[in-house]
Amino acid sequence: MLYCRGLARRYLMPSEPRILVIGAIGQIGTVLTSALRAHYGAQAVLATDIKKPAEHEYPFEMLDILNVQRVREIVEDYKINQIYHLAAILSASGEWNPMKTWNVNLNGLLTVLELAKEREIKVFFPSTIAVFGPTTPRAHTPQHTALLPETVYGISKVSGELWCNYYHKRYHVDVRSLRYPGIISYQSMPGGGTTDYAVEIFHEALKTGKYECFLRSDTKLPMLYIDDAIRATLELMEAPAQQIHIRSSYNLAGMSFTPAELSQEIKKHIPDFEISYKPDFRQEIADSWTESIEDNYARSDWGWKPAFDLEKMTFEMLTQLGKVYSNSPK
Ligand code: NAD
Ligand code: AKB
Repeated sequence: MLYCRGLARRYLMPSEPRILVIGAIGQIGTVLTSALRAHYGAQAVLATDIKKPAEHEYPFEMLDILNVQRVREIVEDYKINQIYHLAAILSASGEWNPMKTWNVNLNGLLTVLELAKEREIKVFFPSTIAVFGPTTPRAHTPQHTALLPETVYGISKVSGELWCNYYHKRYHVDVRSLRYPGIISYQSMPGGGTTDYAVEIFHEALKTGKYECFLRSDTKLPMLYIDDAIRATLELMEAPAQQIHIRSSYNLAGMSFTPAELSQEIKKHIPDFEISYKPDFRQEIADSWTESIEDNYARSDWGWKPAFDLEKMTFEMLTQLGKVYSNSPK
């Protein structure tokens, strides 16, 4: 334990809010935790994960969401009143161990919702475009539509959405959720999903000038730049409760593109960049998802509007990662 419980009371004073991030060391958690700390103050945000942070993360506790007693202790000791529950096993990794994925993704959420009910904790639960399946309309997928996913990850997230809605209707838990598209970020690597290619490609473009993509060239998927994802999350969580009409999960859109279109955009900056294609088992997962999303409920309920399109996101990714690889977009 990097941070002892006695100190918790001293550092996390009873000023609002007192936030717990579960799964804070992942692709989104790394950036979201920093954003929450910038917004609410470092001591107001407790980061937790089963992985240790690479850099000194403070305050931080090791926490496995499956250890119900430990989750309860942390919530009580730190007097937590908001939980961002990010811990999950994603679509590709999930297929290697379906029962573990169900356990972490669904039972982990139920632990959070039970505590939220008992202690009036506000909850953020990230859902995903993986809730859609082959019977969902592929283009301009509406908010209310068929949800028959074919991955265990998707099944666990649809179930999670339904449980969130249930806890809100039955127990008035203030739980809020977004169906994130594939998230594109430069700060941290993705954690075992089907949309991971859209991050890996930037690293390889700058490091080696070429990339072998595990999806077909024409596989169009919804994506979102990390800055938009973080802003959407904070805006949703700060919106007045009476504006939140959807308690399962909001559709959220940023951009949609294929690997071929992304590679063309990268070539504008790195003309010699080469892409090749070797589809693997993730192709079938991607083919079962939709290609573009209607997010009119998020726009009208709490004012959502994305800021990044393919062109702007590509420039930003190459600029940021260019600093890491001592290169920059031409
Ligand atoms: P990630 O895999 O990068 O991070 C998940 C984190 O959860 C990891 O740090 C992992 O160590 C932790 N974790 C795993 N099992 C745990 C357990 N038993 N107890 C505690 N922590 C555990 O995932 P991410 O991309 O950061 O995703 C965060 C959330 O957002 C997930 O719920 C995911 O379903 C959702 N989401 C992500 C994307 C995306 O493109 N990244 C898209 C849609 C939804
Ligand atoms: C995945 O590909 O599994 C995630 C997601 C879209 O939920 N990035």
